[in-house]
Amino acid sequence: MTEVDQTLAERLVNGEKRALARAISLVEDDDPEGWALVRELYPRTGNAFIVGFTGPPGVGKSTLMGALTKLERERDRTVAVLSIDPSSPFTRGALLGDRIRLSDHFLDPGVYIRSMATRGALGGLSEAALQAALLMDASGRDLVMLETVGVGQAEVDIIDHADTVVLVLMPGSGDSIQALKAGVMEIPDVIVVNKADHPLTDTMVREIKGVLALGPKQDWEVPIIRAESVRGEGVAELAEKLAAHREHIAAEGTLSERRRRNLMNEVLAIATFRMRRELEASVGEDPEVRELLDRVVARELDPASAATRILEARIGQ
Ligand SMILES: Nc1nc2c(ncn2[C@@H]2O[C@H](COP(=O)(O)OP(=O)(O)OP(=O)(O)O)[C@@H](O)[C@H]2O)c(=O)[nH]1
Ligand SMILES: [Mg+2]
Repeated sequence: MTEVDQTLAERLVNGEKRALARAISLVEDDDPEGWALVRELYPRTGNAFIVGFTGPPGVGKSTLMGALTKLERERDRTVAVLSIDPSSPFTRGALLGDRIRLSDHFLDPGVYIRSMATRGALGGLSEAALQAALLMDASGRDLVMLETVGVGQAEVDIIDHADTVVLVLMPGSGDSIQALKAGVMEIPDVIVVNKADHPLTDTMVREIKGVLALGPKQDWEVPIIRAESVRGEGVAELAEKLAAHREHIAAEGTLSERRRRNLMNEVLAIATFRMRRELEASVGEDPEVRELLDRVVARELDPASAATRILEARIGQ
């Protein structure tokens, strides 16, 4: 097993930003030391409040998170932000840093902001993102915010790691309402209609209410917050609703239930990803698999039987 750099682990646990940055880079580079660190620090996770922000591109997720960060800092709470952008060709947050207004928080030791856009050579992006989120949690941050772009069906499902999910929309995000209606997108815990200075805001809020009313009655009524994050409007209300949701799920016992479900899904997702990768590699490398496939092509063996044999051979190992 890879040795863990004890000083790095210690510095990370003490909340040192540079140590956290270094650790996440190790994970992102698929360095075994990164994985070893997560393995060692995992028992120290579970203390941060993890909030996921999702929604279509450009609705103001980053701006909103920046404004919330400011508020949290005024309340003396530490923050880490992880933005996942699978479509961005940029790496290491050069672009994203600007987008989140990194400059506002750059010198603050209580704020750590990171973006991820690249896939490691071995692990997938979501796997690396999960490790990064765990490291942020282990570093003692009070609040960890995860940002993903997308409307449902995201390839990256780091949002599933969140305790509370915030869907950010803006007037005119009709597609998202359709996605909610069609059940393509899961009902979030909190909805923010950002850029609420827009004249179509009321229509938008009405439409969302209409869609939510169609769903089953829940104990938690999804709040719809109007915000103007560039000016900090609605951000205090968001903070309040986030705290209320957290309290709600903690009181109901659903926080631990949610976490249990999320962690199980994560383990299965990682295992599935790895197995798929291995299987795909085996097509090129394993003569037995190739032979099986050849027999399928020659119509000697049906596809399902070939799959069964491949899996038996793998799992039996
Ligand atoms: N008018 C107005 N503009 C806003 C508001 N909030 C954000 N913006 C602007 O909207 C643009 C996009 O904001 P971002 O915060 O980068 O949006 P995002 O959702 O993080 O975007 P991606 O990460 O690219 O998906 C920026 O130019 C912001 O200044 C708002 O409340 N009102
Ligand atoms: Mg953004």
